[in-house]
Amino acid sequence: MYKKLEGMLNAEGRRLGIVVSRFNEIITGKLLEGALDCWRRHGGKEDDVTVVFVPGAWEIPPTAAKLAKSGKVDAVVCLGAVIRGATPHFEFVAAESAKGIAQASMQQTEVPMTFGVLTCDTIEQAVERAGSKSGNKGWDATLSAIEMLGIYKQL
Ligand code: INI
Repeated sequence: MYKKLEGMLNAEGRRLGIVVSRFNEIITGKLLEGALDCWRRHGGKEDDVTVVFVPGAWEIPPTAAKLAKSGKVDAVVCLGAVIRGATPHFEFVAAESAKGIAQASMQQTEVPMTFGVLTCDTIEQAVERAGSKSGNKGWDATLSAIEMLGIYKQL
């Protein structure tokens, strides 16, 4: 019989860090609301949440790495919204933000880090993922962080 490790969905007594970008705030504000709602509904206290606001998705990875390193939080949720514009700028910001968050999470292996950065072709797609038709990706990223907290504790 194998030894099974899995995370429970219980945030009681845990400290959460959220890094959220201000760019496309109409969307990222909704992702943040979803994240806080998920945290509370899984037994987490809002007093145990630190929210760091950064200018854009580009600034999320180094900030998430620093926050994870600080010893002040048990998990980090990264929230942002990169929406395609008329130039290739979107491609660079989206790719580097995702790559940077992946790198940060692999370097700071004591602290689980989850990815709630939308990369969308249109504002409508972003709205759908920030509390309407397709749920709220801030909520989902926070649920994953809670689950990972339980797993990391056992590893
Ligand atoms: N930042 C975002 O978070 N979303 C975007 O859609 C976006 N676009 O498309 O430009 C964006 N750019 C800003 C970038 O993240 C940095 O804040 C900026 O380049 C300063 O370093």
